[in-house]
Amino acid sequence: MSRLIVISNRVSAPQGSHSGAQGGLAVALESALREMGGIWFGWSGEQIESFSGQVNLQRGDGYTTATVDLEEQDIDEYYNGYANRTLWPLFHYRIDLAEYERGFAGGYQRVNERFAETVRPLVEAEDSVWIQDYHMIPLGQELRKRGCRNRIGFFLHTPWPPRRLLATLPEAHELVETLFAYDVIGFHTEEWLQSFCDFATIEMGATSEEGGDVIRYRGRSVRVMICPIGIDADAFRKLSESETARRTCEQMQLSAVGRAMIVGVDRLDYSKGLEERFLGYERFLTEHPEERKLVFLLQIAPPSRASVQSYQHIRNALEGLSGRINGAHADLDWVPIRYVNQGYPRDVLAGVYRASRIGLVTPLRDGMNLVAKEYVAAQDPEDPGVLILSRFAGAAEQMREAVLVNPYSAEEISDAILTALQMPRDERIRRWRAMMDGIEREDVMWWRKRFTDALTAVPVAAE
Ligand code: GDG
Repeated sequence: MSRLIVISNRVSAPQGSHSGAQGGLAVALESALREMGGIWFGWSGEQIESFSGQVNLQRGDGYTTATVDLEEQDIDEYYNGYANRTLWPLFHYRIDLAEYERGFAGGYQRVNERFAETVRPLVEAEDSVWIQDYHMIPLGQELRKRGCRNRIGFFLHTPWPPRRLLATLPEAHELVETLFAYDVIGFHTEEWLQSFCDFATIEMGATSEEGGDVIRYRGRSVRVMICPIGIDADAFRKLSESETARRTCEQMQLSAVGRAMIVGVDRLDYSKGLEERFLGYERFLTEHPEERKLVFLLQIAPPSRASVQSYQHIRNALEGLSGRINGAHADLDWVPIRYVNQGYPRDVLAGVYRASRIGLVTPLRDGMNLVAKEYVAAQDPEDPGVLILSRFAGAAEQMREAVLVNPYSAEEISDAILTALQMPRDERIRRWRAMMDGIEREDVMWWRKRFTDALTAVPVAAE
């Protein structure tokens, strides 16, 4: 059987499987690597004076991690620049925040060449290569230029933007052309896949074959597939029944003094719709004064990408907004928003989810959104909470039984909160069961198998 080479911007340090300390993605990739054997390659997260290409190999349990350090200019232009200030906002439909600079584009290309140069000697003839996410779109092509004839797949964790938005990127054509170096490209949803196909066919003149499953451009064919990521549902459910989760759940219920808790958990990122969420919640408070003091919102938002200006801006905006809402509405015995700017261990989060009556997940745009799935997996089957979910999260394609909202509409968020609070127990159970069945069926192991099966089914190019 062929080995698997996983390549992603960051690599998770090897840990015991199902420790509960890691995210689902790391668990899934590790299990794939353990099963097939192989290497997980990426940036170490460390800065070095001058790029040397020296690989730090670490043998883990069943597979090896291989990391390289990057120099300051690489980190500025590739990671903080093109990945986080150009592609991330563009791919989340925020061309108002996207910065188009040749220096970023050049740095992104250079670092992808460096990754290719560094990882190429580690790839053996029979290996399958699986590249993750928007940081590394041109890497497949750079590997091909270096003689790599292996099967190479690419999975995009973010949305793919509509073609008219992508057309604003100066290097759009070149970037999309590099994707034709892959054998398989995976997207979370039909919508992201369709946007990619639209750009390739309408803007670039590619042709769609095999009922849309294969896109052909200048003699290269790439198979496109929908492959929605899941969570490790079983592990997360167990986590929610762990001692720490149980203790956290009790503490949260005590501190709620009989009020219904609404919870949000998101990296502090403008794509997550936090300002709009606060405004929707405020609308609920003003429209339903009788319900007001029967609820509170706990928003956990660990800071991320703090060196990028738009992230400093969102942080300031949320501090201002939560302060204003609390100032306007709080009473001696009640604060409407608990806004917490730090991260917590996963078992604590699981307990928080379980203690809450509503999970409020309202991104403006999200590739999938794993918090929505984790929230459902952590509920008490006898008395589950209600998930309010943005229509614009990839997860909404699978989780039709959530209360779906337009996250830009404060009115819809307000109405959804009322609906969720008034929802009878049997309806909560019915909706929860349907979502939980889907989460258990299409979990993260299903996701990675679906992708690696498609990849390993590709015939290897002849010499
Ligand atoms: C990208 C795409 C796609 C959050 N706070 C804490 C914490 N988290 C964990 C959550 C969840 C993960 O981080 C966040 O995953 P999301 O899917 O919600 O969002 P992104 O980070 O933007 O992920 C997204 C995903 O990739 C996978 O393809 O779904 O659309 O944007 O697991 O639980 N974990 C801990 N403490 C926290 O405070 N331990």
